[in-house]
Amino acid sequence: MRIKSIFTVLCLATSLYAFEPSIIPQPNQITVNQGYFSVNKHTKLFVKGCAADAALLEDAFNGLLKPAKKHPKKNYIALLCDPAYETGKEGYNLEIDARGITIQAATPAGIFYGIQSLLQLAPAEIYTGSLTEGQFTFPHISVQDAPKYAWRGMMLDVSRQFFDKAFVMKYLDWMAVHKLNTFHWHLSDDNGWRLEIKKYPELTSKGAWRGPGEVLPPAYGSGKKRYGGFYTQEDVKEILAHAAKLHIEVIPEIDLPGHSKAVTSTYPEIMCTVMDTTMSVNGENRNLWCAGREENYVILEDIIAEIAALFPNQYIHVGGDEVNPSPWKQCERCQKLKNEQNYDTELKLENYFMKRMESIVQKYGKKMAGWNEIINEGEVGPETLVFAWQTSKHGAKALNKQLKTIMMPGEYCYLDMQQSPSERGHNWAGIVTLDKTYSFDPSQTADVSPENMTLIQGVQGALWSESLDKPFRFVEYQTYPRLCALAEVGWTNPENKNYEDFYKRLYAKHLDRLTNIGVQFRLNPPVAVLADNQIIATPPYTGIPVYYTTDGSEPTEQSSVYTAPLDYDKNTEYRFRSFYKGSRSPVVEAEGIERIPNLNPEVTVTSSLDERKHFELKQLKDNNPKTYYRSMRACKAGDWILFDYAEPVSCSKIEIETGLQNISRYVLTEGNVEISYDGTTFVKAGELEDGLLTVKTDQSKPFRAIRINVTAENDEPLLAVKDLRLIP
Ligand code: TNX
Repeated sequence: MRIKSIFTVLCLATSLYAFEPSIIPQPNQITVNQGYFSVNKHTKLFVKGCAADAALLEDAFNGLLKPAKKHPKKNYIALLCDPAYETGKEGYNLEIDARGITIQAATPAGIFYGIQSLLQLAPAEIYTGSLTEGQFTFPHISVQDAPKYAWRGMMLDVSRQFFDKAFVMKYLDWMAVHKLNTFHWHLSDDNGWRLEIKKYPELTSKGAWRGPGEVLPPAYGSGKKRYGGFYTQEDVKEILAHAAKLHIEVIPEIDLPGHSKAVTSTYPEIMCTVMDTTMSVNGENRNLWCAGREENYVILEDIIAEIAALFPNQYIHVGGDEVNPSPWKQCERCQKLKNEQNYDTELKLENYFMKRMESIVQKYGKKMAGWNEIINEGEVGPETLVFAWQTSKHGAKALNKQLKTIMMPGEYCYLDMQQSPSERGHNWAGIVTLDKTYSFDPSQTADVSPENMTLIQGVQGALWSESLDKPFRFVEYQTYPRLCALAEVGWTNPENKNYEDFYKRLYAKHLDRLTNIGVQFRLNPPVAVLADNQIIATPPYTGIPVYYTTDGSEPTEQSSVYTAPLDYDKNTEYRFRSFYKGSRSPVVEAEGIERIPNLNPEVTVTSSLDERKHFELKQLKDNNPKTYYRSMRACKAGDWILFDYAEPVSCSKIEIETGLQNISRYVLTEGNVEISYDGTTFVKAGELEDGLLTVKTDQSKPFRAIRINVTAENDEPLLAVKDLRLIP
């Protein structure tokens, strides 16, 4: 009784203020009226033309709703689907007043999106099924909503890391909450082929696995164990059925003719007849289909035939990105083809290859989609869809060729990019922060006529999985909340977008929804600043707790909670971080603290390994944390890198980092570090762990040399090493 009366008082209190809706993506027209409608055990559900979508509501209301045969006069929820409504393909009207809740739409998809908005007007616990009668309160409101773009997609790379069927289904559930409607499934790449093809069973019995004794070497943190997985065609059917319920289309991608090491390792005969050791930008070699081998097009047709039969949507994505044409330059068959076709460069062979794929795809009743490189050296047919991933300019180029285009430039849409310089991820497209993603506006694409602009189909996020091997649930951390921002880019008209308002909706309510649907998201870090000998920390949003440590360690949820400014002590290393309901922010230091720079003594660096242009050994002594060394060849037991100091060095700590830790590549997985106090005899200082080691040194015992020793190959084509950090 008491609980109930408190609740009533709260409702009365809140109703004095206008309800602030916090729907993400922001609806395009929304009017809040006075009053609340509460769903109770007498509320009736009336459904017309969208029974499948009604099931979602029945679940959300915990079975409280009673079905009605005809439209009730009061206390109802009505889902009315009728092609006569002028709401467009995915739009909806949502009206809540004293009588009840009405969602109208011309299509079931519109009803589905209306329901998503409705759920976001309820307390966030509606997603956990823990609300009971009396708690299902909704503001009186009027929403007329429809998306800006018809294509609102997200791509997941399941090759570099494998995500199982259950996870993919969850990923789709989460997308649907944000009204995304397309899942681009990157099913093959150098590091694993993930789709069962009945005619070529070895594509998955071999090509889906990496590790000792497998056709593919370990990569991206998979280590010296068998790693991989794939989807059977039955799995795919289940995922497609699930996606259909969520009004999500699934676009399969097999990446051709480069990025194909999983195939070339399984069927080496598909490669050119030369031994080429040059590498693609991803650091892979021998990963290219031969363009001049006619049998290859037969294999590819078989594969496309199975994919076309399995996937109901209109597009099949066949890749086309980042081809290193070097093998084609030396291959007799490719050269013969090049001459026959009168091509002046090998890259034209890529366009040839793509056009062959285009006609195969079309033969099976589908349209081709490909990355923006497919129009680099020639034309493609007018039906082909281009995915502009490199920059908006690449999108403009496709649009100006009058091709339908998906806008997904890396600098806004690549959720595999770092979110700050100290976090994991790529950075070739820059640091992609939440507000950067939010700021994307495809309608501002430069140098495109208004007419060609209408060819923009929509926007898409991409999550490449190189760096997702760790830490735990990093895939969610990278996706959320940046996907929420991207959802608003795709759905909301630019004039209705506002970052501050989005941030408030996100932190005030949406993070609770994400928690309740099971997402572990990234929080923005707190900001800590040193001023007047005190450190003042500000949380990412009012009410989000800030935790801190003073010994340089990473704060956990067990660390001290920041409540008031801290008196600054220069011998203390402060670290700050926020946690909220199991989700976390990155760790930050206080701004404004002057750090004693690392030592930079004169050193000679030599190695048993060779060196790559732009990544020479001299990069290891420039004291620049951004540059690093790369070998040309793979490392093997017995290889070494020696740092020989001109004068004895004394410091308190040496930090050794091998590999590109931010993407788990080229790491020295098995090796140790030795130290020499006299320059000739060496003693072991420690073993590298995941390519990293911190050696505590005795400041009173200066050393003359440091040596990194390789004790076993790292199953990578090369080794990378960063500058040693000598901490005073
Ligand atoms: C480029 S985007 C790639 C991928 C990488 C990604 C990393 C594209 C078509 N190719 O192979 O994983 O960069 O950001």
